[in-house]
Amino acid sequence: MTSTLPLEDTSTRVVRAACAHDCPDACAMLVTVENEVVTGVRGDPEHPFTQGGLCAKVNDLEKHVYHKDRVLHPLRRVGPKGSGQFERISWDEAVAEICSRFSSIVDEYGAEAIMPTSYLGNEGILNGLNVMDPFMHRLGATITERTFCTSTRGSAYVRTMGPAVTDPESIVHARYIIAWGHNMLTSNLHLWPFVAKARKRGAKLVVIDPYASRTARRADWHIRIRPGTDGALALGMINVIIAEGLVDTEYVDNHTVGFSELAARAADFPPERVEELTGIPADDIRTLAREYATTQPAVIRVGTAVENHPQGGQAFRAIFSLPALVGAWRYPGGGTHELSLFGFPVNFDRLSRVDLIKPGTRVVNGMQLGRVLTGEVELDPPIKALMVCNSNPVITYPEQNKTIAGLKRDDLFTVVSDHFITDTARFADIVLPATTITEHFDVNFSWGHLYIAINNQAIKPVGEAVSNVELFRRLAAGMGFDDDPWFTLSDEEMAEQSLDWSAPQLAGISLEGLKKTGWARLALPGPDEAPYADGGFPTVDGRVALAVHDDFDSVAPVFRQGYTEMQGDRPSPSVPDYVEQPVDDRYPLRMITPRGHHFISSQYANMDRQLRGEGGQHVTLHPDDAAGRGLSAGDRAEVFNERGCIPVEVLLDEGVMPGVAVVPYGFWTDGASSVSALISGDANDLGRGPRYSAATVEIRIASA
Ligand SMILES: Nc1nc2c(c(=O)[nH]1)N[C@H]1C(S)=C(S)[C@@H](COP(=O)(O)OP(=O)(O)OC[C@H]3O[C@@H](n4cnc5c(=O)[nH]c(N)nc54)[C@H](O)[C@@H]3O)O[C@H]1N2
Ligand SMILES: Nc1nc2c(c(=O)[nH]1)N[C@H]1C(S)=C(S)[C@@H](COP(=O)(O)OP(=O)(O)OC[C@H]3O[C@@H](n4cnc5c(=O)[nH]c(N)nc54)[C@H](O)[C@@H]3O)O[C@H]1N2
Ligand code: SF4
Ligand SMILES: [Mo]
Repeated sequence: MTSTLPLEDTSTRVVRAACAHDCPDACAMLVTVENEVVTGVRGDPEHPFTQGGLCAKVNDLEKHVYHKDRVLHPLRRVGPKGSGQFERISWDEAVAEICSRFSSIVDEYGAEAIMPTSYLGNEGILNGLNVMDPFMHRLGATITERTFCTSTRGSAYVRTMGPAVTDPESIVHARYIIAWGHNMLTSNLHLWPFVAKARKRGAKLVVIDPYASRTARRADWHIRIRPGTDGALALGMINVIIAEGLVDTEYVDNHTVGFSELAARAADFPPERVEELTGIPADDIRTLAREYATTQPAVIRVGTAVENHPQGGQAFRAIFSLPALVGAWRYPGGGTHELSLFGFPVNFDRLSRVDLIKPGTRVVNGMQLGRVLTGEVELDPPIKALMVCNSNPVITYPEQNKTIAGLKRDDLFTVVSDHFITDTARFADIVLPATTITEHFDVNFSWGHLYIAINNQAIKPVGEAVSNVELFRRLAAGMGFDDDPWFTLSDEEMAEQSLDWSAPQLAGISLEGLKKTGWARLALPGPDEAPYADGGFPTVDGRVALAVHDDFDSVAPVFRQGYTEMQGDRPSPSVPDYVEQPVDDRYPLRMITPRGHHFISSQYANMDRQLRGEGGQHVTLHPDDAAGRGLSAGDRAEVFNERGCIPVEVLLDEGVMPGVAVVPYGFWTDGASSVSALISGDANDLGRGPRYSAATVEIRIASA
């Protein structure tokens, strides 16, 4: 299935593009170009998932492209670190300076003194996750693990079901939909019409969230949960399902392993105990379990927030056990529709050029960037150069105060490639201008649907911006790495190598064809099918693993990100467990950090319209928690813990679970601290994921 929309070709043209944000919707986009200027963007009306609309972030992308603050040429720092004072330099000067600094650091300290960090500012297959890897591996730089998002969820998912793929569009058939820690209307907007269709046919939408998110406000039932206790809720549901005889025994017998062990664990989680742990009334837990088990097809759609806790991995393992217990996989629409990216035959190892990794190269975790740069994590050799691309560590990594202290080091050479002088780029020695999606070519997968898309280049780069791929071609030439053909591949040659075009999912799809049609559907089971109705999961034995007896060191290659096994996870119990976490009396509020409706992580938080849409940095509290602290709506206050203190405006909402502080992330610091200053860089229990929603805090009226 592909688009047939006719395109004009005059001085006004429409270019088939694809949004490369780290967003499950991966929209197919039509970019209007008039006299070589982007004048508008819209969603492709023929794309079955995009359905003609984009979103509150991207609707006026042209303003982002031509924003007055865009970095248009390479810059060299002239003031103190962080002062934001730069001078213009040429690309030749920038490349020469970077290569000479890198070379002298390699000579003096060894290549591991250079550290790359990148994430998903751009998710394109060419310009995204792996774009720095070949250059850095060839150099021999320290390897930076990128477990910021979905490493935990993905590891739990794969250990339970293998890389199973269903079509998220099949949710139209569901009769019971649980959005579990997932604010669909903000972060997966294009799934909403499918949910709306299911609801029109009588489906019930239940949202499990500590506060009344946009989606919770539109749900049939909002269940408020104490953050980080989802594992207990899932085990409580399993307890009820077993106790009330609602298990699909035939499905469990034929298509799962480990039921009796899971049942023994769940016996420790009767609803009354789970009420104490989660704050959800025991009768609601019973009702939820009964309705979920008996209203088939039932689907659970999770978000990432559940992983952002010390036991995020266990929680996801317990949640992912549920569909098999009630036989939800039997029906089109039933089960869970996550991580469709497993359906895309991307050659991640090739893109990353894992073959270039020098054996024994050390690996550090990106979440601990601040600890590494400040020497709290002692490294020999220490990090002497940092290169950042597709990422904004000051805002999106934990322990902001340490990150900033590290970036201030005069003996650290920092290079940042970005569109803007972000809070991270402010500390750079060299800033490099990056193209936006309108200015380069790419191919996109999706983690929320089954359409591959092409991003045709719509306009020439603005100013002297270059794509990430071109940036590393230039640096590779500067370092003399271009004896390896990878570093001179054209974008399209790289695209040919980046996917396994002969894979059955891509039958009938070619790069040439995609350039014309914009997008195409993978040849995988469709929305009216139930691919696991008779089991056959892509696990070792074809069964859902309710219990696992090997260790947890290996996860799907995409989460290994090409270079390393996930070693060092804490030993995982064979069946998921939940252990209550102590809360520090000095900081009794549990802080969650949902994302902005008008931002994508930290992007667009510098745009007027989007910022107006979010307001400034705020905290939303239950009125009782505010009253107990003498706080009123509109007060200027400070949210703090042992790690930091951030200025906020107080908002009140009865829909927030008492004891919870809702502090959205993404806002730029404006010279103060922001939410990541309060968050620990410790890893959680699986896939070495983050703890973004696990900080506890206190709040007081602002001193000045
Ligand atoms: N407190 C808190 N922090 C979180 C989370 C949370 O829930 N709470 N969630 C985490 C999650 S889920 C994620 S995925 C991460 C995201 O973390 P990041 O990937 O770091 O976040 P972004 O803000 O999307 O992008 C970073 C930068 O990439 C730049 N960029 C975009 N396109 C390009 C390009 O083509 N080339 C170059 N060179 N630069 C480009 C953008 O301008 C932006 O400054 O944040 C994590 N941080
Ligand atoms: N508009 C917009 N869309 C985005 C992004 C963005 O920044 N802005 N980011 C993109 C990225 S990188 C990602 S990973 C996805 C993530 O999008 P989602 O998966 O939806 O994740 P979050 O917004 O982190 O959290 C979803 C909901 O979980 C709730 N929550 C927080 N802690 C807990 C908890 O302990 N238990 C439960 N049950 N709920 C909890 C939050 O209050 C929030 O409403 O969105 C993508 N889409
Ligand atoms: S950010 Fe997401 S919803 Fe918005 S245009 Fe991009 S892919 Fe679509
Ligand atoms: Mo994410």
